[in-house]
Amino acid sequence: MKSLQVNNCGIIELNPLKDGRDGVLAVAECYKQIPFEIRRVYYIYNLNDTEALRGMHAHKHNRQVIFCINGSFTLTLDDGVRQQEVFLDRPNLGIYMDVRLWHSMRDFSQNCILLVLASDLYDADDYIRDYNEFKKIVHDFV
Ligand code: T46
Repeated sequence: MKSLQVNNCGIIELNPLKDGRDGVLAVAECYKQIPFEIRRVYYIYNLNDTEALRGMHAHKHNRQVIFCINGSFTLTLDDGVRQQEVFLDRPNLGIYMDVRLWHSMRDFSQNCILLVLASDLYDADDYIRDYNEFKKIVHDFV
């Protein structure tokens, strides 16, 4: 994967544990591979619409790590200044998404499954869903 040129995000690579048996085991522990205490886990599956677009928001407090644990999809990251597309297709490779990071997901492969580890419980008020408001928040923060 190319290095990330966008602020407020990072690549998280879980060590794939292999032994003599079939299969690979990947572990994510808080304050080790994951830079926060995990308060919520959710996953998105049954993605059958190749035109589907999800996300399109940023968070105020909630921080997340997103994995593609099956199949592939494209994650678009936008810190308010720079944008970057990241193709995720490895179950042990995650993207850390800090606050004030606009993100969207698309181009889901068949049987794609997204797994997200989140720092906060679900709170609808934590979402910034208006792009102009997001730009203003980023601008005011600097
Ligand atoms: C994100 C990306 C990567 C809940 O009730 N609890 C939850 O924990 C979540 C995540 C969602 N919901 C409800 C809220 C909506 O009625 O599920 C519905 C779909 O949520 P949303 O439209 O936000 O889904 P996505 O795929 O656009 O975004 C989700 C997360 O919500 C978001 O935080 O960063 O995945």
